[in-house]
Amino acid sequence: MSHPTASDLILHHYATSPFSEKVRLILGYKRLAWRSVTVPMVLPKPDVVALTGGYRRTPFLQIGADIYCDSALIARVLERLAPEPTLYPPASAGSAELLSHWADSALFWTAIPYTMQPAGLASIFNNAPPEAIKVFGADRAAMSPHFRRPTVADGSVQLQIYLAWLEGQLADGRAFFGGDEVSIADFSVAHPIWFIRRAPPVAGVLDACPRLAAWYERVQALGQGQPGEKVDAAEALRLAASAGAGAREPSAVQAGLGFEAGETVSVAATDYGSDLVLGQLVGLSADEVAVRREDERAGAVVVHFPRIGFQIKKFTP
Ligand SMILES: N[C@@H](CCC(=O)N[C@@H](CS)C(=O)NCC(=O)O)C(=O)O
Repeated sequence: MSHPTASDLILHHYATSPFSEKVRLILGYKRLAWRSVTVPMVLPKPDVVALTGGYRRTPFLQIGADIYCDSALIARVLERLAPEPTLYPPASAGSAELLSHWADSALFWTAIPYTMQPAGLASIFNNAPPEAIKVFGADRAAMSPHFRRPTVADGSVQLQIYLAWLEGQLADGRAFFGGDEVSIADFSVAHPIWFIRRAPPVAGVLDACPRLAAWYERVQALGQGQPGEKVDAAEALRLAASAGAGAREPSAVQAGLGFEAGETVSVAATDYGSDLVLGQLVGLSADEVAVRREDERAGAVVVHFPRIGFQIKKFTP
């Protein structure tokens, strides 16, 4: 079993995706070389689901025939591959994870609708035709049908409150959210701020936060790595097929967690984009679940998810 090197990393993402920006910044921070597959922004995504088994969210990381979904898991995988510089310094353990989780959920889901208000849309879509914007809106509405999205009035106020919290956290002059050391929290706060900044007509909301602005520049400076070398999706599928599932690292189904190795399970995100991924359970721990599945084009792949934010169920057809 050969160990992967950083050049085996393939990030499936698109340029304007905030969670992809989070991972791109982490790759830069860790000085990792990577390859880049651009995925569609909306369904259908046949080459995506050939690898993931149904998970449609962006980004995901491919290492041979192992597919890692969700930026929280991707960050941990990159940390395993390249422990230095760390994303999880002991001094801010716990608080950095908490802030990261809040930023990836509450801050993200406030910043995105705020930025996509009518005044911000043209910048975000780079003046794309109205039809493309409609298709995007319908795709996202179907992905999260039960969300009650904040109105512009509510969202603006909520965002200002959140930004004031962040500014307050930096008031003691700390360089990063966890203190003097960079942590996962910095990358999770950075991506919603990056998105707001992409829409100058609405980005003035950040003007009230000079410490946040200075912190943002520091994080950008850390995270500027080499852009990924482009690979097309067909080549990524071929690489998966030739790697063979499980070539990367052995995983085990731990006892006492409610499931048996080899049983068919479904895994789905609990918040939005909850498409089921079906497969044989090959890995289960308090951190991660992994299922093995077969695809006509990608061959046997192992798809990994974090435990937080995902539901595992025994599958009975
Ligand atoms: N918790 C996930 C959230 C990922 C997410 O919401 N990504 C957005 C794009 S930034 C998405 O999937 N949008 C729909 C899509 O790309 O199909 C993560 O951390 O990776």
